[in-house]
Formats: sequence, structure tokens, C-alpha cells
Amino acid sequence: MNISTLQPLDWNHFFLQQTDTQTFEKLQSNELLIFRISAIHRSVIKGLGSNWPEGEVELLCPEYFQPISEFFCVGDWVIAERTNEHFRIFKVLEAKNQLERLSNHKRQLMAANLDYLFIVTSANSNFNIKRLERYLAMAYECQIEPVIVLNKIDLTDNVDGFLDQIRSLSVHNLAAVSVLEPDSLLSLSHFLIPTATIAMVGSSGVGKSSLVDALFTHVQKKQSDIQPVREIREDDDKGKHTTTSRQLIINEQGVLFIDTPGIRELQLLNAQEGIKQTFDDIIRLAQECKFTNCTHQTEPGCQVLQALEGGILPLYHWQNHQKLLKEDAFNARSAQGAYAQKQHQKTFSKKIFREQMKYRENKGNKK
Ligand SMILES: Nc1nc2c(ncn2[C@@H]2O[C@H](COP(=O)(O)OP(=O)(O)O)[C@@H](O)[C@H]2O)c(=O)[nH]1
Ligand SMILES: [Mg+2]
Ligand SMILES: [Zn+2]
Repeated sequence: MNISTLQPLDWNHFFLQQTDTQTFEKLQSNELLIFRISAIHRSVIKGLGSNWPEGEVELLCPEYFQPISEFFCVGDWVIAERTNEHFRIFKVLEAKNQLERLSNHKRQLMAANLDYLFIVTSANSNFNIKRLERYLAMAYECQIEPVIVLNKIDLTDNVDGFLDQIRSLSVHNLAAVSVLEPDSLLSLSHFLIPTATIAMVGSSGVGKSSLVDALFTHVQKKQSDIQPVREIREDDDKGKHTTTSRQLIINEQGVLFIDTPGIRELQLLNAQEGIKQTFDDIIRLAQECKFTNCTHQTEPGCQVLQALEGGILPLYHWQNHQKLLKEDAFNARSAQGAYAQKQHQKTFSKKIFREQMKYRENKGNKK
């Protein structure tokens, strides 16, 4: 296979260096092929390969990669072997990052190899600042740059009220949009880079799928021969369109989106680092407490208590911090297997971190 045809799917040196000489030869003779996982729906796995503009290919998954959600997810790169008319996954390449959560005491992968995490919320009663903090902690923990997207601004007269709340969070990227007002979507252009992979997360009904649809053709067309791959959605029992599985969609400009179904409950998995970054204001305050082992309960000279009393530190923010820490410690204990997997991933991440940075720099220079 001609590996360079995978570049529009964000294939790069980081993945190439994971293939040894023997594998590389088999790739060239088409004995082995590379695919990026584009959809997982129950046991059906689909991938985009070198002939990707023509559509997805169904991939077979051997027993030792089951349950699938613990081994790979949409956005991952796999090497598959040709068996008669089928392709069977035989190796999953290490991801540069993976979005994961805890589900039924097990590590569940949600999306991999991401450049941005669009945390979508809506400017109505569904808005929940604590939920945003939870998503932010997940993004920081997984080392994926978060972008908070406040959608449905057409429904409110008080966009600033929502924005003020979001600005109190530890996040640099923020956009206020409405799918019904195409011009507002231009505020997202900065992130819509060809070959960038963007995962959409947020509660059900906030407009994730609508946004992907709207961004499908909205962005300025660039001269390219890229063929779009349209999203497949299924009707649910109520006859309403709803996203039932995660899938990778490429828009006309070459941006890769991973749409995900709404998560009812997001449980973090061993996310101390992510929590630290999300609540860095509290961390800084706590460093100023009189006693280094201050528990911020009754101690004199406690900066946290003073900030709470003075109204500088919002109570919900402090309470959510305590809650997430407690939950995280509990989850880490109750999911030892998942925890070990995570540690392994972390060690590996450190090793490849420098490579990633180098790659990002090159990519930035190219674009
Ligand atoms: N008023 C308004 N409705 C929207 C907007 N974006 C999406 N919707 C509606 O919100 C509902 C849920 O959207 P959907 O994209 O399925 O949400 P998802 O569950 O997050 O994927 C649909 O009825 C959309 O038409 C918006 O910007 N403004
Ligand atoms: Mg959806
Ligand atoms: Zn204190």
C-alpha cells in the first residue's frame, strides 16, 4: 500500500515509527494494511484506509481484542491482515492520546489521537458549570486541548451571563455559537485545520451532531480533491435522529470530527493531574495557607476558607473540587485493573511526549 495516501487521515511519523521492517515490507506487498478506526457499533468495526475516499471497510476483530472498548476506539490506527475477502485487525498502534472514562468499573476508551476536544454545552437550562469542570478535568488528564463551545445562543438574551461563568474556568478556548446562525460558526475556524481530529463531547441534545453537520460544508472550501465521508445516523424508537455510536467524519475541508453519543454520567479515571489543572486557582490558594498540611476545614490562616468567606472562591467550585477528588480516589481503588492500564499508558506517554512535541512543531510549520 502507498502509506502517503493516509496523510489526510492524519497519519504521520509518530505512527510510522511503530512499524518494524518486517511489517513495513508486508505493508508494501499489501499483505498487511493500515486503517484508522472510523466507527464501532456493537461488534461491527469500520475503518478508513488508503482507498478512504471511497468509503469505510468493515474490519474483523479477533477474540484477544475483546471487549473492544478496552483495547481500541474510534480514531485509533490499526494494522490489519488480509484473509480472503476480509481484513482482520492484528495490531493496534499506540495512540498519541486517548479519551477515556470509567464505566461499570472498567476503563472505557471513547476516542483516540485527538487534536482538540470540543466540550459542547447549550445556552439554556441544560447549562451546568460543574459538568464542564468534569469534562475539562478529563481533557487535561488526557492531554487534549479543550475548547468550550457554548451552542444555541439563539435561545438566550443573556449570552454574556453564560460566558462570564465559562470564563471563570481554567480554559483558554471558548466560542459562542448557534447552528442556526452560520456566521457565528466562524469563531471556530481557528480550530478547523485540515487533518486536525476533533472529538465532540457533551450531554445529549446540546447540538453536537448538528454542529458537525453545520461544519460539514460551512468552512471555506479549499482547493482539494478530498471526498467527504457522510455521517451515518440511525433512527431511534421515537423516530428522532440520534447518534448511537462514535464515528469519524471528514468534512469537505479535511477536518476530522469524532461525534459521540451523549454521556449521561461522566466518571473520571485516575485523573489527579486533570483535576489539578482544572482547579489550578484552588491549588494556588492552598499553597498560601499558613500550615502546609492545611485541610481547609477550620485551620487559622487558611486562604481557601478566607477566599470562600470573601466570595472570591465560589462555593460550587470548591465543592466540586472536593467531590471530584473523592470520586477519583474511590474510582482508582475500585478499578485496579483499569488503574494499572492507565499507569502503563502514562509511562508510555512520557516516553513519546517529546516526539509529539517535535511532530506538532513540524506540523505547525507546515500549516
Ligand atoms: N435553537 C437551537 N437548536 C439547536 C441548535 N443546535 C442544535 N439544535 C437542536 O437541538 C436538538 C439536539 O441536537 P443534536 O445535534 O441531536 O444534539 P446532540 O445530542 O448533542 O448530538 C435538535 O433538535 C437540534 O435541531 C442551536 O444552535 N439552536
Ligand atoms: Mg448526537
Ligand atoms: Zn487551607
